[in-house]
Amino acid sequence: MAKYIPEPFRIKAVERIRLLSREERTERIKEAHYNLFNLKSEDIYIDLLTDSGTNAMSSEQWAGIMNGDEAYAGSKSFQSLLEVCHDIFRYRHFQPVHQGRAAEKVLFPLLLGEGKYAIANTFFDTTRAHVELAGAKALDAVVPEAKEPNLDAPFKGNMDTEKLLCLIEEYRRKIGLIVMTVTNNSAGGQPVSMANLRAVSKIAKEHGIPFCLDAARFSENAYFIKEREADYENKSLKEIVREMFSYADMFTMSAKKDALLNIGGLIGIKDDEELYRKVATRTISYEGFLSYGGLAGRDLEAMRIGLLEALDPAYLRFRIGQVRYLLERLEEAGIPCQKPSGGHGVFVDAKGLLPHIPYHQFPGHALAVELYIEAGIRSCEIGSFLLGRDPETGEQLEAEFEFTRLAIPRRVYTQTHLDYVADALAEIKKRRETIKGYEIVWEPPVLRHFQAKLNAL
Ligand code: P70
Repeated sequence: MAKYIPEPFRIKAVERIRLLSREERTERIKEAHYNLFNLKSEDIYIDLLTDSGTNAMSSEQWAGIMNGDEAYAGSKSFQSLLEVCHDIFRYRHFQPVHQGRAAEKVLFPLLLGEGKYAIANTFFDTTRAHVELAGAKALDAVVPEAKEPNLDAPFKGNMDTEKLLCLIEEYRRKIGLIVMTVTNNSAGGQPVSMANLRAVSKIAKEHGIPFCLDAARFSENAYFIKEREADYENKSLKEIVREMFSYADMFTMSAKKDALLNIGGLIGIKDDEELYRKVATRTISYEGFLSYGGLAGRDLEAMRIGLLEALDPAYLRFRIGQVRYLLERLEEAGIPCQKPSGGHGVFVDAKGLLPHIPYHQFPGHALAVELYIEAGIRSCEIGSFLLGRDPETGEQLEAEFEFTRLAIPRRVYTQTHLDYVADALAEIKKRRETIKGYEIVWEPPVLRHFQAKLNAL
């Protein structure tokens, strides 16, 4: 087993957590209508719901917060953020927004509309929702190896270029956008290779289709390229990131992940002046003036520093090492997971662990509920519950994966926390046949998983 890499930081501030009794946990989840989003965070011992906005900021970032320039227009914090963005990504235009979905809301309707299609390696929930809210249809074209949890391949996040070409052939001029999600969240935080980015970029150019990165976990992806792809071992992470971004025309980014802060988003436009003008106009309508884009000046400072810290090799080595450690502990206990380890969490293969629960009774969700009852751990289903229904027929879709995601917040938990999580899952495995599925008793029309109410079957 790989050694746990010691935290490359010391702990300066701590936050108390407490473990409720099993009876209390059973009661709380029932009161929450078996939806983990309805739980109070004070009732959770270890919160692995998401790695989004849950990062611990550094002392540098906290110090930066005091230096935030809160001017409505022309803030110094905006200027310094732009400088760092130019240096890292090498695009002409950057627009901060309040989070990833705001970037999608501002950008996507400019490229998509009624009758249009967007193709991704795999769209994540809000990204898919914003394609659909723009009136278009979202199609996925992930490589087939992504769908086999046990298959150990280095870049299971890649786009299937043959499928992409078939889709382009089928829909021709109706395709408004190609999106590459780095890392590929729904496929298990699996990375996309540089070769794949290059190939997709070439196809996009040949067919005149704009190519956008969904770049929430850009630095984790860069680390995997350095670790797993030939010829990148000796390149710096910044060089790798620059090359990754050079293949796209634009990006949307939720800065709540790799940018290591608690709120924020970013749009990047490489060189299309007209598109940038339109982005700017929509930002002013929906997010605020260009020099703050829905954020405070202090958030821009935290983002600037976070973007730089995200490229620190010692940090990434620890970060990716932590995810790998948890995966290996789970494998040792015979818990099936998406392999190899991805960037931001371990994705337990709930279909493999609970084969008696069909997709429409949400095995990934059943395991997530069980994990809360067992040990006060909050996780999140990434499967058919999250995917939802066919927008036209209303029928429940069957996801490619039924995962229970153990997302690891950045710089927050230690080795013993991870050991505790692995032990809890090993305990659950012993009584897995007794675990039952769930049915939805109420759901909203979009992004239902955040609000739905469920019943145990
Ligand atoms: C997650 C969160 C957000 C996200 C993303 C990618 C690749 C855009 C966004 C939107 C969402 C989530 C899911 C389950 C539970 C809690 C939160 N991903 N693109 O955890 O960004 O949230 O800033 O609007 O992963 O994966 P934003």
